[in-house]
Amino acid sequence: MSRSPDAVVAEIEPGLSPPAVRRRDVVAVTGPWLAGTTSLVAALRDRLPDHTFVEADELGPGQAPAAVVFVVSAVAPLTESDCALLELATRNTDLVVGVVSKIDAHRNWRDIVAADRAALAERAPRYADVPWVGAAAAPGLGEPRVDELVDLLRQQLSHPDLGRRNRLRAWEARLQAEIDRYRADGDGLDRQAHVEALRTQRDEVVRARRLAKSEHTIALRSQLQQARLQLGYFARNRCTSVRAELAEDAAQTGRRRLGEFQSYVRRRADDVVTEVDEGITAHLGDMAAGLNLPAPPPPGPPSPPDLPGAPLKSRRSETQLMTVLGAGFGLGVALMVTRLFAGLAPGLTVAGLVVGGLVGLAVTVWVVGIRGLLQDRAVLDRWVTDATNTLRSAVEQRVGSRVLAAETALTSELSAREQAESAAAEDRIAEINAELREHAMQTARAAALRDQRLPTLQDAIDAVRAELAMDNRQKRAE
Ligand SMILES: Nc1nc2c(ncn2[C@@H]2O[C@H](COP(=O)(O)OP(=O)(O)OP(=O)(O)O)[C@@H](O)[C@H]2O)c(=O)[nH]1
Ligand SMILES: [Mg+2]
Repeated sequence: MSRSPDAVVAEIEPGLSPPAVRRRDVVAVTGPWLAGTTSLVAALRDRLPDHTFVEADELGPGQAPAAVVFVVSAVAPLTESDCALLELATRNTDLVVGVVSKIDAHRNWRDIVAADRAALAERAPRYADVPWVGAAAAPGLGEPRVDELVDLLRQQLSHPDLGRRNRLRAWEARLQAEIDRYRADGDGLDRQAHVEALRTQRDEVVRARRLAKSEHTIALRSQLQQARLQLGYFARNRCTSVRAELAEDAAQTGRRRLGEFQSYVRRRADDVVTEVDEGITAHLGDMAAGLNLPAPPPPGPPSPPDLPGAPLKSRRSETQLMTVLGAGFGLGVALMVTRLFAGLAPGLTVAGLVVGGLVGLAVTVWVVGIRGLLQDRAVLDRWVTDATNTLRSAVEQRVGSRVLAAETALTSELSAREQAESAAAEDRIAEINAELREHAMQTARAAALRDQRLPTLQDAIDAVRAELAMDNRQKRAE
C-alpha cells in the first residue's frame, strides 16, 4: 500500500501548506491558436459522454483538470511557445496526452508526431512518457478519426492511481514554486532593478549638484559683466542727450538769465543722477530675480554732482578792448554819415554832424553789446560741457560702485544658497545610501533563509519525484 502524497511531503517537511489547487474531474483540451481544439472537444464530447471535456479557458484560476489533452496541428512541429503553453497547462496535472490534429490534410503527420514527441522529451524528463496520437476531429471529407485517442483516454482515465499521481504533480509544482521563490529572494533578483535605480539616482544627484554649482557662478559673473556694460552705456547716453539739450538752451540765454540758467542746469543734473540711479536699481533687481536671488539692498540716495560755477565774472580787459574797437568802428560810421550829409546838402552840416554822432554812438553800443553776448554764450557753452563731463563721471562712478556692491551682496547670497542646496543633496545621498544598505541587508537575510530552507525543500521535491517515477514505472509495467 503506497503512502498518500501529502504524507510523503509531511514526513520530510510537516510545516508546508498543501497545494492551493482545486481538482476538477474534467479533461482540459488546449493547444495553440487554430490547432483544432474546439473541433476536438466537440468530437470527444460526442464519443465519451461519461467524461467532461472543457477548453482551458473554461477552468477558473486555481483549478486543475484530471487530464490534459494537448492539441497541435500536423502542419508544423512544436514551437517554443507551444511547449511553454503545454508546461503551463500541465503544471498541476500528471496525465497529459499529445494529439497531432488535422491528419486528414497532412500526409506526413507521422513525422510530425515523432518530431513533437522528441521535442517534448527533450524539454523535461516527465514529458518523455507522454503518449502521442494523431486525430482528425473535423476532416474535410468523411468521418472524424479520433478512435485511437478515445481508446487511450478511456484507458488512462480509468487508471486507479490517476488521482494520486495528479496530487503528486501538484505537490511538485508547489515545491518548485517555493524553491524558486527562495532562490529569487536570496539572489536579490527582484531587488536588483530597484537597487540599480537607486544607484543611478545617487549619481544623478551628485552630477546635478556639481553642474548647478558651476552654472550659477558663471551665470552671476556674466550677468554682472553685462550689467556693468549696459548701465555704463545708459549713463553715458543720458549725459550726452542732456548735454545736447543744455547746449541748445545756452545758445538762447542772455546775460541777465545767467543765474537762472545755472540753477536750471543743476536741477537737470540732479534729475539725471536720480534717473540713472533708478535705472541701476531696476536693472540689478531684474537681474537678481532672473537668478532667483533677492534684490541687492538699495544704497543711500545718490549725492548731487559737484558742478563747477560758470566763469563769467571777470572779463574787464576784454570789455575794454571791445569798447575801444567798438568806438573806433562807431567813429568811422559817424564820419561816413556826416560826410554823406555834407555831400547831399551842404547847408545841413551841423545837422549831419549831430546825426552822424548819434548813429556812430548807436553802432558802438550795439557792437559792444552783441560781442559781449556772444562771448557770454561761448563761455556758457564751454561751462555746459564741463558740467556734463563732471556729471558723466559722477554717474559712471555711481554705476561702478553700485554694481560692485551688488556683486558682493549677490555672491554671498549665492554661496549661502549653494551651501543649503549642497546640504539638501547630501541628505538625499545619505537617504539613498541607507536604503541601499537596507536592501543589501534584506538580501543577505533572504540568502541565509534560502540556505536554511532549500535543503529540506529539495529533499521533499526529490521524494515526490521518486514516488512519481515509481508510479509511472508501475503503470508502464501493467
Ligand atoms: N482538415 C482539417 N481541418 C480541421 C480539423 N480540425 C479543425 N480543422 C480546421 O481548423 C480550423 C480551426 O479549428 P478549430 O477547431 O476552431 O480550432 P481552435 O484551436 O479551436 O481554433 P481557435 O479557438 O480559433 O484557436 C477550422 O477552420 C477547422 O475547420 C481536421 O481534423 N481536419
Ligand atoms: Mg477554439
